[in-house]
Order: sequence, then C-alpha cells, then structure tokens
Amino acid sequence: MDIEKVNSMGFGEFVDVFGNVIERCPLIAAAVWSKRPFSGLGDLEKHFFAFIDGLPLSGQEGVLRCHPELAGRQPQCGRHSAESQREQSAAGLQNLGAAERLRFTELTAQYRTRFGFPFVLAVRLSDPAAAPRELARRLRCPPAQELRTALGEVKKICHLRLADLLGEQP
Ligand code: 2AL
Repeated sequence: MDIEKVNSMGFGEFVDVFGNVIERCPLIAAAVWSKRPFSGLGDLEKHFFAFIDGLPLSGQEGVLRCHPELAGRQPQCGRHSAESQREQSAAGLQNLGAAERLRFTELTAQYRTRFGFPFVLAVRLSDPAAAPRELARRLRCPPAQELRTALGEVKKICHLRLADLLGEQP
C-alpha cells in the first residue's frame, strides 16, 4: 500500500489498518489520523512516536502494559494479537527448551515486579539466544532508564509493523 492510499483512508479504515502498530493501542492510530496527510513512512511513524512521547508517565506505562509477556502462554488480558503471535513465533522464543523457558519466565516475572510493566523487546531484531541475556541485563537497569529503553523497543516494533503494511524495507 502506498502513502497516497494511506492518505485517502477514512477514519474507520485507518484505525482498522493501523490500530495495532502499537500493540493493542488503537487510540494512538485514532489520534494520528488527525495528522494526515503524511509524506511517507518516516512522517507517519513520527506522529505515532510523538504521541507516545507526549503521554504522561502513567500513559507510557499503560502502553507498555498492553504488550503480551514474551514467550508467555497467555497475555495478561485478551489474546495475543496476530502481529505479536507472528513476531514471537518467527523469533523462535516459543521453542525454548523447558529449562530455558522456565528461567526466562522467572526473569520476566522479576522484571514485571521490579518495573510494573512487562519486558518488551523487538524480537524480530533479536535472536532467541540474545533475548534472555538482554532480559538479565535490563533487569539491573534503573527504572527511569528502563522505561526509556522499553518505549524505544515499542517504537522499533511500530516501525517494523508500519514498514510491513506499507510494503517497504524496514
Ligand atoms: C513483543 C511483541 O508482541 N512483538 C515483539 O517484537 N515483542 N512483545 C514483547 N513483550 O516484547
């Protein structure tokens, strides 16, 4: 789909198509529609990112909490989105061995207890072996720094999903 097509979309179609580029946050797509016309992928994503950056802390934490647990069998609420399922299965995290999976699950639980939101990682840019190391490393970061890192991962996931929808190279 090219940018002219995006700019021609009515509100409902735009939210249907872009409502999950930020995981389970269609409100952000609803707000971004007001910013059209867009000149291209970079311009479009700039508005998604600006909305996230403009949220109060509680809103930014809310965006993170809408993400499913990585390699978790069940999301916190609702179902895994189709995008999330695809990303997680492509990353091979569902195929971790039993011991690795247990360790990973323990660390994600510790992460959630420490920071109050789930561990978010753009898994398409990572590999299954790197994810547990990254989780262990980020678990030790100061909370304010970790919030920024996690939102950076949300933006990477958004970029990849937008590039897929527009048929562009990420
Ligand atoms: C996800 C997800 O759904 N896709 C991805 O790349 N990472 N979730 C997460 N908690 O990191």
